[in-house]
Amino acid sequence: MKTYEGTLIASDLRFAIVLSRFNNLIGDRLLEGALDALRRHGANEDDISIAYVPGAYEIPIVAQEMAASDEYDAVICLGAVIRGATAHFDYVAGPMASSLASIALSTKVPVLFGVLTTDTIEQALERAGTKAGNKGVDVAVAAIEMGNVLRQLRDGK
Ligand code: INI
Repeated sequence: MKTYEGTLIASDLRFAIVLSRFNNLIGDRLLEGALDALRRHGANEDDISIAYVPGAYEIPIVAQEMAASDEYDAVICLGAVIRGATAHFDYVAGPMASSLASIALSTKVPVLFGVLTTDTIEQALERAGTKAGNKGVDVAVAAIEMGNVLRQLRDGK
């Protein structure tokens, strides 16, 4: 039996982070969480790049550029789309989420979905470093695991 299982060691991986400025009170907390997790898992400062975009709707085009650049082992997307704060929640959140999945498949680089989609600001805050944890931490750890498991599969080990 062969088992492939990514380690949570980040020291040999390169990460791109795409962060939406919209709802930056929440986005900045997600970024803090993601950076803290990457560092604590051994990522090198020089191996982390951050690109800012105006809103979640713009995340895919930048995620696509970074994923296709051959410079990163994973692309971490962060932001918050809040239903109560917009009349066009579904138009922003839906296309963004499905585009991220397509980008991962077409570029073969894992694209992590760390964009909160909530009904209220309170729910978003709960997931950005308060009582429901920090989604930035979760997706950073998932990025490490994905980068490592794909490397294992590609190395055929
Ligand atoms: N962008 C977000 O990231 N979150 C939101 O909650 C949001 N709302 O509420 O509208 C939002 N809108 C901006 C959108 O992502 C684009 O930047 C804008 O439509 C320009 O294309």
